[in-house]
Amino acid sequence: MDPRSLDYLLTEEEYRAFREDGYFLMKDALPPNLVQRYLEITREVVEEYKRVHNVPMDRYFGVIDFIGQRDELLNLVDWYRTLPKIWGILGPDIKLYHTVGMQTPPTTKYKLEEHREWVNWHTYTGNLTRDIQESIEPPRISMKVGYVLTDTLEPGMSNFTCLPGSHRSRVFPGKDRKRLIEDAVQVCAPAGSAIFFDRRLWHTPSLNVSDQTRYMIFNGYSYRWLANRDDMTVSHFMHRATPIQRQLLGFSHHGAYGSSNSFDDDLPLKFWIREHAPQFVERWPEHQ
Ligand SMILES: O=C(O)CCC(=O)C(=O)O
Repeated sequence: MDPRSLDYLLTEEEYRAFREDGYFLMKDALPPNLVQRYLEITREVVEEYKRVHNVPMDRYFGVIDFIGQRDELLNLVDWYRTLPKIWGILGPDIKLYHTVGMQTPPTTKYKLEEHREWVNWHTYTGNLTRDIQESIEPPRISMKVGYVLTDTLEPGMSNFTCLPGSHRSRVFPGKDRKRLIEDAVQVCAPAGSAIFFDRRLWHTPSLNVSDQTRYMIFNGYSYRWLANRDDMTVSHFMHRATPIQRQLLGFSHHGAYGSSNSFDDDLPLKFWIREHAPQFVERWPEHQ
């Protein structure tokens, strides 16, 4: 693990915002050279996919199972500025379970007031909320980090759009999931920012009426026992991944049995945290 990650540990303020609002914004999560490179990769991969699958070029589109698409994306799996926020919230027994490279071209076809055409309020991996009814609040279980690769400095640039605090609600707190309701926040963020959000947060795609295409990469992390949300095609990374990267890519020395256990040899991240950031350890109970 890059030792510089110790300079980016989850702060109390970030943790408070995450618990209360369901998200927080971190500026300068990626340096400009990486923003540029990841933007180029996202454009290449999405446009290639659109060509091959006859998806209209002007359509808002995300390629899932994105992380294995280019060698340089391995770096993002345990990126030193963002991973400490993820394990700071979820703990050490985690993996990457879903990745998306997203392109949102400007639109002249849709108008801001025609909400039904483009608003789709949703939570993430919503079946967890549907199927686990025993708790009053839906369980968190996973979270996402969205890397902002193009400026979204004013509303209307396809900013990440959410309802702060809505993550505690099983049902959509507004009346209509196809309307951009008044409380919606369009998060304004410069390129290079990362938006960390709870999977339960109600959020929606939003319209790009600017003159530049918006790019984002979304990486979802979950507990290791959750089924992946996409194919996670990463076997070609394993020979050069570090032990912590291998953990995060879902590798276990114990096959499928490992994911619902916490064998020490599967959890190098846990031992790294114990050694370097022991103040976090008591947040996560040992297996009973
Ligand atoms: O592209 C966006 O801003 C929305 C992304 C989204 O809906 C998601 O990650 O689930």
